[in-house]
Amino acid sequence: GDRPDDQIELAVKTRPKTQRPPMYKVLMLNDDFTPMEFVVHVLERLFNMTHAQAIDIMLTVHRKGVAVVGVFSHEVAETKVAQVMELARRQQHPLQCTMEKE
Ligand code: NFA
Repeated sequence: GDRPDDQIELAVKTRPKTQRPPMYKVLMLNDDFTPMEFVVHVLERLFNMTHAQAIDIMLTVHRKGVAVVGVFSHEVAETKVAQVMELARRQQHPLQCTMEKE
């Protein structure tokens, strides 16, 4: 129509959608064998957490079975998962880490 608000509504409806890349949650899974201190170390080293944050997230994984440890672009998430799995493999811990689209 020709009312001022109609012009705004038209502009909002027709504005181009700004594309953002999909983001991926990196999830850590609990198990019965990986030492708590190793998980804390991984979270500090690879996810730039403070010691207190790392303990907090490790305990969440331990109690709930899984927790999000970070949200990243696809490439960075894949790298983080690979780095966690490699550190765990080297120490022969069964720690598992996966990613999923937000
Ligand atoms: N549940 C493990 C233990 O009791 C600790 C752990 C926490 C493992 C988080 C994996 C992830 N030693």
